[in-house]
Amino acid sequence: MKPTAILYDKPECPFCWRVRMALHRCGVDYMRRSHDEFAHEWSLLTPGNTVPVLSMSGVIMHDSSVMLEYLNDLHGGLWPMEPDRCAHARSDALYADGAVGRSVRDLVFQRRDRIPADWDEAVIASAMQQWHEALPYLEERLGGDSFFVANAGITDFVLASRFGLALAYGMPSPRLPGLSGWFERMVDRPEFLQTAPEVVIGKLERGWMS
Ligand SMILES: N[C@@H](CCC(=O)N[C@@H](CS)C(=O)NCC(=O)O)C(=O)O
Repeated sequence: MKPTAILYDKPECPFCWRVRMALHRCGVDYMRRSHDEFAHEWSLLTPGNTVPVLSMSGVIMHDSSVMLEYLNDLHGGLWPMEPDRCAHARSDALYADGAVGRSVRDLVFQRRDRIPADWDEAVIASAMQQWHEALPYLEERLGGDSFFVANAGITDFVLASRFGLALAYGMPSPRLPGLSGWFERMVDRPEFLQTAPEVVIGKLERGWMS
């Protein structure tokens, strides 16, 4: 049977990865197309030339947040049902993507895209400092819960896409018991494991603390 959706993506893009987690979680049968290999086709679908792009049931989407909302509208369960809890979960996702995302992006851009001799150690040190400064708020927001959204949802996918890449590129471990436990639970989930970029799987196989 033909897959019901096509995702144009890049393996290590955090926006693409969170959409893959949500597609997997919602049981959507989708086909991945690398934005390099299908450059022409992809470029016709995205006004901003970004990934991910999702084509599903005749709807073309070119922003990951729209895709996540669409999947929640179709399948449910990715945001809490109660408006107050949903508002909190949305706020936490925005914070995670902004504050945590910036620090991880700065680290990854140094360590992935440059040879070690060209790494700017001041940028890396600042990224690590921002990481440690951003996390206590999320530790508090998680409280004693297992996930940010019951049974894991959009907030969890957004933060996990940042955490996975952070730890794969050598960001220090969070040193916070709630978030460390949360990440261990996320790593065990099929939607994480089966959609993770190779660099994350490699790090997992070597052990997070290696
Ligand atoms: N707001 C967009 C952001 C997507 C985005 O910035 N994607 C990056 C990759 S992580 C991108 O496509 N950059 C241009 C490029 O790689 O050529 C979304 O959530 O989908």
